[in-house]
Amino acid sequence: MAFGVPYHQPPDLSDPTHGGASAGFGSGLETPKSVAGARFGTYRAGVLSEDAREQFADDGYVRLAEFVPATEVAAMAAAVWQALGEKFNVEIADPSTWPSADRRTVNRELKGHIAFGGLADGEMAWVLDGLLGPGAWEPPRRWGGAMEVVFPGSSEAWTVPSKPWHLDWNYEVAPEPLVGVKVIILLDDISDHGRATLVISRSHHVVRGFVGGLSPEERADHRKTQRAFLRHHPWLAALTRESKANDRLGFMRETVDIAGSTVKVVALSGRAGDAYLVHPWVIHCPSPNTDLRPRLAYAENIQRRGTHTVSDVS
Ligand SMILES: O=C(O)CCC(=O)C(=O)O
Ligand SMILES: [Fe+2]
Repeated sequence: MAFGVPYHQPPDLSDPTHGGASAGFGSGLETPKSVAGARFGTYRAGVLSEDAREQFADDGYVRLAEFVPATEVAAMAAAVWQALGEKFNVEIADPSTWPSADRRTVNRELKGHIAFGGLADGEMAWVLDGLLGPGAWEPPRRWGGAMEVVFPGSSEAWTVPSKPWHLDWNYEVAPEPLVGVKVIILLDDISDHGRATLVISRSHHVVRGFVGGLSPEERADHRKTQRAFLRHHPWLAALTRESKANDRLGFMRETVDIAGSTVKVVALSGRAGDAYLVHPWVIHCPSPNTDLRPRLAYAENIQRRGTHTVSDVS
């Protein structure tokens, strides 16, 4: 296991697919399957595999297993821990230094760090070229910024949160061409209950249909549109309303049809080095970390040139 961090249920590392039920890490839920032909070394053509494209289009996200090679992931994680050490005296090897059930952000310390340099012109750039078009997206000024590490220690049982479900991009943008993509790179194994990002799979179709029925003025009001969207169907209304914790796991276990799309909540869990691509109109939410490991992931919103996000609104 990376870094020797205690781990209550060691995953089966002999499983080459890293997928299927075993990767839910004993939570009873499943880590999203990864797509065939999506491994490191297969992106040189600048396009994602057909499977990956299809899953991104249909489900609104795709997990590219082992996208970042282990040595590069280890260097990124080491950079994060070094920054955490310098800024907060938090040591990976000494859990007594970890801020219990709290988060620590390292930003300036990591922006442009050499460990993240490979993202700028490596295979991630090829993938983004393939998805958005060469030269059509705005490269982050420096890869590696705004890393929020969420530490374990929550005493509450894990459940699906009622907030803040949100979109990063605004509701005004045209559905085509693709306005951007959210990239999440797991720098350590993240279980379903280890503060994975939760998404409502296929919600981008529902958002598209919903905003299609609004006037441009209505769409321009992000908060109002978001609130209206999250109330326009009983399942969404229930998801975003507080309720008994043990009633809420059903949002992940059962699907529901909303306007012709089969949606449910999915945890973007996985292994160190996995990369997720998430559609800009997929509704998502952070989740609690009731695991034993700090949550290490790097997220970046990549935008089509000439568009903008409203990532602070939730
Ligand atoms: O950290 C997460 O799990 C999701 C946070 C979020 O909403 C975002 O990165 O846009
Ligand atoms: Fe977000």
